[in-house]
Amino acid sequence: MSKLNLPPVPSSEITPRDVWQGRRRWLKTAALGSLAVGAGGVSSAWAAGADAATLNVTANQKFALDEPVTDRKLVTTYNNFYEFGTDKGDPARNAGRLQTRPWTVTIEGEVLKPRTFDIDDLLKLAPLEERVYRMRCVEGWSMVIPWNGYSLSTLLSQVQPTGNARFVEFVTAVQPDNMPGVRSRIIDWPYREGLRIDEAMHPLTMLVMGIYGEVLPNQNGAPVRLAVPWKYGFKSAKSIVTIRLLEKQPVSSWERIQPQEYGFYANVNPTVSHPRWSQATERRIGAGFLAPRRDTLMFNGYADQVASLYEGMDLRRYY
Ligand SMILES: Nc1nc2c(c(=O)[nH]1)N[C@H]1C(S)=C(S)[C@@H](COP(=O)(O)O)O[C@H]1N2
Ligand SMILES: [Mo]
Repeated sequence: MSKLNLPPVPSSEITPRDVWQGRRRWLKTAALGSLAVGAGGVSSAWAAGADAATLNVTANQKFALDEPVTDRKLVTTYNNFYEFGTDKGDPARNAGRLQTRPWTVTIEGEVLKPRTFDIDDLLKLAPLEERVYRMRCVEGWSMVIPWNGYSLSTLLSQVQPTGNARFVEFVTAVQPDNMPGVRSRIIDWPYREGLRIDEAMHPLTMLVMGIYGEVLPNQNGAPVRLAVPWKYGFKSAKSIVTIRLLEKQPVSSWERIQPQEYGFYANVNPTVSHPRWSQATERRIGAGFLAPRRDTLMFNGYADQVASLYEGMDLRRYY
């Protein structure tokens, strides 16, 4: 992951909460007015392949943030998704060909009830929440994103992890004909990530199927991805196809490429520098070119919820 300079973005591109919520309400009303909403809570506009299909989501106030949400336009055009190219604009340009139906997620390994879930069943497994999370890329930029989904633990409890399940590996899709980026050998595809079982079962760890009350755009990791807000963005694997519960710690893609730079834990930590740059501050995307960099928060601001997971661990060693 290189560290790139950001283009200037006017502060007008931050959307106040009532504006994006209003837009979503309008979309939902429009969808309800003209189209039947299916049992899965997904409007038939989406089933018919139209874009901006709405989801039935309920805001979970436990995860509300007192910070402006990043404009949808920026969240969907400034991306890291190397399967579609390494420029921030490549995923939005190239991900249109990602085939998101049919799609299944297979859960295997150290579980009592291994099972393959169809994406449409995942959409119905639990009520879709809206949770606003701060997200921080290891490269030094951050966003505030309203994710739609539910805790990953809701899914994992369905398959009953065994007592040997100490880690969870996430394997993501490879569609060579649809992903121009996989021709480059930067990553040993598929992109893989992993969490410790207690991290995976933590209520903050989210299985995401939408943003802003709409079906997840391809460039953001459709049809299903993770959001792990206290870790650097690369831990939040996109377009997941396999979830494997393991006894041994798996090796993540970025760890394999550059182990001195990208650790397995990758907890956001202002006091532990990347070997090539400080992590003490960050730039909030959309805050404006002249806005000062902000201080990076320990565990990205989620220390109250997650610090206990790492009690007694040397976070310099387990970076
Ligand atoms: N499959 C896959 N998942 C991925 C990546 C990727 O290249 N491939 N990039 C990661 C990185 S570095 C970040 S910062 C986030 C970006 O998510 P966003 O584009 O939705 O903001 O996705 C993560 N998940
Ligand atoms: Mo990232």
